[in-house]
Amino acid sequence: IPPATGKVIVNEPIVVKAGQTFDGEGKLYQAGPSLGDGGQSETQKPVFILEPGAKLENVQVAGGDGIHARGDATLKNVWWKDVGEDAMTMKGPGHVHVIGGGAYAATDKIFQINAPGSLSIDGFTADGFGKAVRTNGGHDFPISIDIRNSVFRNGDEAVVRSDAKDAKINIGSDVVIENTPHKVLAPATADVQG
Ligand code: DGU
Ligand code: CA
Ligand code: CA
Ligand code: CA
Repeated sequence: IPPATGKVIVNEPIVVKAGQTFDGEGKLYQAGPSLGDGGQSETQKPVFILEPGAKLENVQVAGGDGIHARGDATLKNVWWKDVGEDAMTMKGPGHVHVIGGGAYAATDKIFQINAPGSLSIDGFTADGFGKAVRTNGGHDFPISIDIRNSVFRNGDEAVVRSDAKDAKINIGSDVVIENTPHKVLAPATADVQG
């Protein structure tokens, strides 16, 4: 993780409007106590809310409920220094692209998918997690997950876990997985490649 160029304590979620780009220029955005304590409470607020079509670039994030994407979103060079309840949640249908960046010290999930669409991850590093990608437990919806050119280390459970019957999950041959029991946990009906 690159050294942060500064630190901002976030006391109210930062909303990136539809179609806009927020460039954090390498600063750390740390959840303040009004967002949550960064533990496993499900009632915490996110540090960033991305409206549909928003882009987030060159930020470091710590604590709270991470980042909420309400639709299509691009997260480029986003680093979660210490994942809070989770790192990024897809809250509304859309296509989310994670390019570069990484996530550290997640107690449970990194990417939580609660709505249909797709998640692509390219050039990412994860170290310390339960599930790096989790579609909402007990829910079935169309979802496509594509991971390439990335490294996953020290996971307690799986890189991807899904209960969606028709999930499409592709893990490229250039993805390195170390010290993690499962690559993919998904129903037998899911289309799993790699
Ligand atoms: O069991 O509580 O973990 O968005 C279901 C979970 C789920 C969400 C999810 C999240 O509904 O809370 O963080
Ligand atoms: Ca959760
Ligand atoms: Ca943590
Ligand atoms: Ca959450």
